[in-house]
Amino acid sequence: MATSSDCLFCTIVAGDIPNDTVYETDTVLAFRDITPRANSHVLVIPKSHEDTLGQMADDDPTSVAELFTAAREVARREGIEDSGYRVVSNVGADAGQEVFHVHVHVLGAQKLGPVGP
Ligand code: DGP
Repeated sequence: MATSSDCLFCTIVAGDIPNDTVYETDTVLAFRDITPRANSHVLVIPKSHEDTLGQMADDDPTSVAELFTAAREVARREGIEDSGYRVVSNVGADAGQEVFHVHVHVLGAQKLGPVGP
């Protein structure tokens, strides 16, 4: 499993920073965002380090599919699968990516506004 020594989310995967885990597999960890922007706001990350979703799509497309499968499981566990939820990933600086360890945001448990800038 790839790790990056100065990566916040690798530190969370290692268990060195506490997190509120919602779902976990051998390869994926899902935990509540520290600054929730919806009533339910969960981050789904691969345990193995990749900087961005775009890079991961090149290097390991199977893992991209695992992230989205995990996002659905998170929605199920949060009770929002039927009402609807949003899965979004910020890729790169212009998109506002702050943590350069791949993650998708799973947002819901409320009516969400339109996607936009
Ligand atoms: P992004 O902007 O897409 O890179 O989102 C990074 C998210 O990570 C942001 O919504 C806040 C969240 N975050 C940052 N630091 C921590 C942390 O230490 N714990 C948790 N649970 N979330 C964090």
